Amino acid sequence: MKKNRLEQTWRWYGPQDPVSLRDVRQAGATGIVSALHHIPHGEVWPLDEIKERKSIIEAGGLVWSVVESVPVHEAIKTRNGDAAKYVENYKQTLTNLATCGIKTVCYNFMPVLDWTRTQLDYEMANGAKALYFNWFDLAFFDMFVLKREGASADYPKQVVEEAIAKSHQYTQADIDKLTINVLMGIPSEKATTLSDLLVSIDIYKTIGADGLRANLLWFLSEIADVCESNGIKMTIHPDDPPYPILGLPRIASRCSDFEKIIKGVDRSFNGVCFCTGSLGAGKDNDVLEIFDAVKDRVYFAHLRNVKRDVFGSFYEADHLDGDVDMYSVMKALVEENSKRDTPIPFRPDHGHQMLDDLAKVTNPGYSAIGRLRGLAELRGLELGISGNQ
Ligand code: DNO
Repeated sequence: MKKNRLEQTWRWYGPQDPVSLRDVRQAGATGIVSALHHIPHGEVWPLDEIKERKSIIEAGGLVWSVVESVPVHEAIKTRNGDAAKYVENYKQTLTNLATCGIKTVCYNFMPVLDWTRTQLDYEMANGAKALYFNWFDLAFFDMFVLKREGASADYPKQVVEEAIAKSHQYTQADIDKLTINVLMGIPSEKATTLSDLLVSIDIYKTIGADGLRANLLWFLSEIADVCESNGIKMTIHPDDPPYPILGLPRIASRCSDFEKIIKGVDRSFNGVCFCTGSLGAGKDNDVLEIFDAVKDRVYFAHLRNVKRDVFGSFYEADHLDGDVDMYSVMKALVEENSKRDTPIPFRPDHGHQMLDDLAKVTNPGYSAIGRLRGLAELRGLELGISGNQ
């Protein structure tokens, strides 16, 4: 790698991933972002399983650079009676990872659901497929599928009207598909059900955004010593989308949120995963302003683009297209990276399902060719900005 280049990484779900490590190498990434997704949330990741994953990655000629994610158990997010036990487990997992030399960890503090989309095969004009978040569909889901009490009060009038219109049009098959899409996130050991979601929504109603933030800061202060003594950098992933949805509170959506998180536990392990797609979906977010506010603590970046409409619905655009000014983002990242001793890892976050991948079963957002295109474009952009030194 040239001096001061960002580290090019690629999310790999493990041996079950239809994209192989060979594919990753052919795409030109050098680092792997992976997690032990089969381990139930909250359980300790055993040392031998971490070692096994690491050696598989290394046998493929790659390096396990970042863990994404060590999921934070709901008991911690809600700080219920089991929270302390799960924090102990979390600390043990971090220690085990550090023992294996893996020290950058991504996590999120979104209640119940990880990222949320309403459609996973939104067709682009060129026939490629993208992930899509549509407020009309989300409101329809909220009001007519989840039937959350008071849901309609959370949406503008026109969105409610569109949701009602959809309730007259949608077939059961449409509803089933939408439900699967909203509830799905990354492959994990356990799917969320509608009834889990309703129970959680009730719990979070009493916690609220301030309570959730307090729980996050408590969690961070609990793990601080273990992180520092092991050289672990924690990187919080922004809320995706960066709005409260389904009545659930959000605390990692805006610039002021990240400032509160950083100041709340002001120690260098407490960092940010700078995800341009998640942040860029917020109509009031200035992605560059956020970067500027937190750049010292950016230890990992997800580079992705989005195209919003007037309602705030958005689809995932090509990496260099859309509402995020990727040129300026890359420029800022290159500059920050030039001050670092170790390069900042980034990955092309999501990609369109395109070309041969259209005929394959792929993990939504994580097919090979769209990400290969994204990585190639981003790498070229970086080279163009930093020059060939
Ligand atoms: C989506 C990802 C997220 C991310 C988690 C981090 O594609 O960016 O699922 O991994 O939110 O905990």
